[in-house]
Amino acid sequence: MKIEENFHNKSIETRSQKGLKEMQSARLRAIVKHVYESNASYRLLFAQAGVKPDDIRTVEDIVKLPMTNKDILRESYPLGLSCVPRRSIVEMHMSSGSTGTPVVMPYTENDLLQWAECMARCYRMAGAKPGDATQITPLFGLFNGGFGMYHGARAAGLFVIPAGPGNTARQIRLAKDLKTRVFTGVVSYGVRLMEVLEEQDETLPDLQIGIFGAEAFSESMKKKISEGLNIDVFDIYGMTESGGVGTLGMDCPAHDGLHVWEDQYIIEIIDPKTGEAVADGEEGELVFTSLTREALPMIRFRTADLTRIISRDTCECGRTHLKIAPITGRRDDMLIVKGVNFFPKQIEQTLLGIPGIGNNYQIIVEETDGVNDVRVNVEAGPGVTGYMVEKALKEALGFSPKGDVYPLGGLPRQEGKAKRVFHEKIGKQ
Ligand code: DLL
Repeated sequence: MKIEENFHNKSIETRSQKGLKEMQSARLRAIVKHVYESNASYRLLFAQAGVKPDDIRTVEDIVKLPMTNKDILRESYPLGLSCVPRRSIVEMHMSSGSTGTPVVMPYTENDLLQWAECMARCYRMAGAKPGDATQITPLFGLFNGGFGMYHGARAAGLFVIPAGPGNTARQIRLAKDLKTRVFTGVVSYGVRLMEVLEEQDETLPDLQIGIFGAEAFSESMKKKISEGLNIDVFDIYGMTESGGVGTLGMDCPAHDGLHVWEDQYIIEIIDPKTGEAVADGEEGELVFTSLTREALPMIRFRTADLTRIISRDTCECGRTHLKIAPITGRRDDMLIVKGVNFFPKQIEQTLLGIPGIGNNYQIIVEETDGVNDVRVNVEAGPGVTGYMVEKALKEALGFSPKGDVYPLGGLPRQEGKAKRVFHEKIGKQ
């Protein structure tokens, strides 16, 4: 890998692990004091855990702090957990979630700068240079994707094309006319772009960098998009609760793990059942503490996302910030069928290994009297049969889901994050 000067904040991005730990300890002390002094709900959580701000001296003390989760945020809807006066809030984003009550994330002016800093590091790490035409296709709205990529692109000095989602023919026209070099979106929109270009027998010769995220992203899909669009593909991570896209990091040109911005966040990987830390290399649930956010810093937030720590060594790209594996899926996305546990991403990985298969699929979990069975609907070109799909899935998963093949373009598509898993109840007659 060629090491280029692709840093936004080189002194921080290459600071020694020892230096980062010192920053984390100092920032942890400050953030704990901030949330404790400014929010009664946080004070109550600390009291229940029997901990006071003075008990927190170094990063190692983090285990004394209470954990938080989505429920706490939902219960305090809209701004009950906010740690700043209302007049300092300048923007908000929101995730609707599947259960109804949304989570609102407020930002102060400094929080927007913090978000932009994290996102700008991601853009530069991907190789984007000031002046590069950058087409931003996630939704500009309550979803954090569009605005986060916008704030970061401005901080990195890029030429912003705020296209938003949809109308792929127009996106292609824009990309051609404005010589888009960097394309950003949710994973399924990268796929869509590739498909429409193929249909139109078009290419985008200026496009070199694709930054995609927000959805589980199998290695096969990364490879397919990278080859289909002839670009370098990056996997970007973040969530409403951490302050949005890019805050938790992205992979670098070495593509062997996602760098987490450790001066901004402390991460822990825990066993979801016991809540105890697991060893580096072992998979568990990612828990983060925001060290620098003002309006609503999260203390030990349980993300439900599963991953593992890959390395704490200095990367060949020069960055020192630890690397995690691409997200396996959410804890609650795990499917258990016929005694086999698996994640939708494994199905994607397997399907894409079948020659002639399309990019769009659905996983239907059929529950009959409490027993689950699974059916996979997938788009494919001529020559691919249901039997081929069933055989590949059986080899990969150890049991045989039913495979139904649809013509290319035959399954519905959604704007935004793709819904892949559908639950159907088949009751007793
Ligand atoms: O999805 C932020 C984002 C926008 C990331 C655009 C990347 C690109 P939320 O809507 O709050 O925020 O959803 C966060 O999406 O907890 C993960 O389960 C999942 N997720 C986000 N990025 C990735 C990724 C945005 N790179 C939730 N790989 C998270 C796998 C991801 N899952």
